Amino acid sequence: MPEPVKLLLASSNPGKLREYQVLAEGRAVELALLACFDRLPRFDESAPTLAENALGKALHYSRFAELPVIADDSGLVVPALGGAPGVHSARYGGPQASDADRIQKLLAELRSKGVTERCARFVCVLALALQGQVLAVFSDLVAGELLEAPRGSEGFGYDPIFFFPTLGRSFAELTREEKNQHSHRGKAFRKLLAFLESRPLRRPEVSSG
Ligand code: ITT
Repeated sequence: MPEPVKLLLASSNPGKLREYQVLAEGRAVELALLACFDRLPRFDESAPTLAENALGKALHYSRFAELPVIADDSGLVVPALGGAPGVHSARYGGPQASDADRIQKLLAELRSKGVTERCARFVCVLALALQGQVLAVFSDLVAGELLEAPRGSEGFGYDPIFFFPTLGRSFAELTREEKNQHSHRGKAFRKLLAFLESRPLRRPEVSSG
């Protein structure tokens, strides 16, 4: 039986951490939160794309750790709002806004613009870095529809208004296992697992030339 790969998660979001812990259960990885995450210099997630933020975040925090670090940038994309809140999903409604405030702001925006097309998707870009070098990047998405009012109390973020037609429930009405099976984050993480299973992780080689 090969040794599990130890990975450190760089995230301040407890909802994400809980999902990753369930995703890692019984797999060939051991996942822990990056030690002292809250006391490390913060990475400024102000790039215009999820990919740049995920890469930057993993790279930045990997400089403070021996072990490989994973970080994701994710968000809710609403085509009828030109892709908003998208890369701004965490800051939508201002820095002090709660998940409930952000949901109310989004619903108000849909109403005020008379939006009838309620398709939306969650997107996740997940990056793996080791000691200042990016080793791999994975992304995936899940498509759904925006509800007119929140439903359910599981999950986090925009889950209560994200209706998943395949199961006929909102993401906040799914168990963690059900959400992980279908979610943008679950699918991206399984790509990472396949990558880790296909090759041993090596420390970055330092070129002297
Ligand atoms: P870290 O950067 O510290 O990991 P964060 O909450 O700031 O935590 P992001 O920058 O990736 O995370 O922002 C993603 C936001 O998008 C998140 O705060 C939610 O509002 C939303 N989001 C992402 N994935 C989601 C999911 O699975 N369910 C509901 N909302 C989600």
